[in-house]
Amino acid sequence: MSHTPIAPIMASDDDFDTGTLTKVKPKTAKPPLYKVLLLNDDYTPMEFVVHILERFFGLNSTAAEGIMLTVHTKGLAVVGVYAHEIAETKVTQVMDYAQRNQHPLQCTMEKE
Ligand code: TYC
Repeated sequence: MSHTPIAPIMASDDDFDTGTLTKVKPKTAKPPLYKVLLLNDDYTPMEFVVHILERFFGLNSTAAEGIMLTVHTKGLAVVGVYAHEIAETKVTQVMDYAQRNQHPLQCTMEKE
């Protein structure tokens, strides 16, 4: 009978390596997006709406006229999609500018 000490057999991580790689998802949460909507009314001049779209939404005159006409005929249109704080800023800018110019133009936002 030998009394040679035997190293205890320990479970190593290797015992559980099935060779299957589990991907660690690089989770950078993307912020929710918000649509900024422009609403039609009977009084705001078309040129004023075109100017708003150029000034606050960076649209060229062709795109601005197209979207203005969409709002005019359909009642409303999405004029941009942004992160919450940016959408809020756009809405405030449009509402303030319309009010300062005494136009009843309405601009709102909603979660996409
Ligand atoms: N309906 C307006 C008119 O006939 C024009 C208009 C377009 C107003 C878009 C608001 O968001 C609007 N003068």
